[in-house]
Amino acid sequence: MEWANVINQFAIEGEVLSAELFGNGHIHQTFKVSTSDKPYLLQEINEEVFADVPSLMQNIQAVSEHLKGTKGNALELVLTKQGQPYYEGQAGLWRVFHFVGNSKSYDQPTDGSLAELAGEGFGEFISQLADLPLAAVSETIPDFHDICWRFRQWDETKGNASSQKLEECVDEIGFVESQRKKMEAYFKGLHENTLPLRVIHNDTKLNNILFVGEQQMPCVVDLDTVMPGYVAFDFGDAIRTIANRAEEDEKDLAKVQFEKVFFERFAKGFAAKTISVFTKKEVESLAFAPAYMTFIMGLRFLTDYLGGNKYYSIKHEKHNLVRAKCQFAFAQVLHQNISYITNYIQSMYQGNT
Ligand code: GN1
Ligand code: MG
Repeated sequence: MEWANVINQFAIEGEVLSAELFGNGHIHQTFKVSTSDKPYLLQEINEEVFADVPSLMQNIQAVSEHLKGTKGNALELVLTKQGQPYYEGQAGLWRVFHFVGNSKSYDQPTDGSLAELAGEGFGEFISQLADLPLAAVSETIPDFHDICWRFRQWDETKGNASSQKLEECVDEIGFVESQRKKMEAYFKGLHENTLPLRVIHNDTKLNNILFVGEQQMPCVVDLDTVMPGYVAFDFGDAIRTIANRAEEDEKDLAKVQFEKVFFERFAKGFAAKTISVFTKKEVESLAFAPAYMTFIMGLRFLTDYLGGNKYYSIKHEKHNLVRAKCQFAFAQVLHQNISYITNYIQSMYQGNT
């Protein structure tokens, strides 16, 4: 077992006792390692996704350093015995974090107050990083939420897909094509509207927050994708998981419904922490973002399905297709609610100039 050798390369305390697979992430293999002293989180870094691991780890260190001492920052990297942020094992690259004890994560909110805390957590994350220079973080996955790039990937993958798969996905392919113009126009608008690029999280699904202690204090984790981006991406991606009554991979699409209370509470918490930071144009850019981010995730899942499931980890062969269908269904629900979403956001940012 490689993990047993790997964990001992890090400056950990205590005797290693056991390890178990941990969490619901789609990218890295994560283990919770127990020692006679305290638990740790060990991750095998996915090098297919993150080609430049030194820059990835530098980003995480720069952001953690900047957030040091602020409430809601509990992520602490454990260096190797040689003082390096990651270890090169026989077959892969590994890193270790201190395990955040007495904490919980959720794929969906249990109630409105959890949604509001999540909004405060992600909102505060952006506002605390507002004075970190963009140059402090590298773009480890270029064009991550650029729909024009995602469509180029899509066109190429679709061009190489088997006729059987194309036939199977005919409805979803039709939906993707019907959205292309609108989605590209939104993304281009973000550029053309001279919105500021900020250091954002870029992967704000609810389970990337740990709720710590009795107070459920939100602590934003999974800093892999912290890169320059538009704040609308973080708002939209959070709504994607927080305001959908169904899970990300729900097969029964009748369960895909907009949970307005969770949307409102998230938006309230997020606005409270960002109202003094965002420009008026940034506030205006938020309303379409939930539909945009939900669509882009559906597109990435479907592209991965057509291309042979190489990117996301899956639990069964059709997992990415199931995820894509669910995301497309929710993107449609969000479109139907766009006026309400727009008005609610405006009301939360009233007074913002
Ligand atoms: C991946 O690592 P994880 O599971 O938090 C993905 C996100 C997607 C998400 C979909 C680096 O996030 O972009 O939104 O799955 N991360 C990367 O659930 O691609
Ligand atoms: Mg994660």
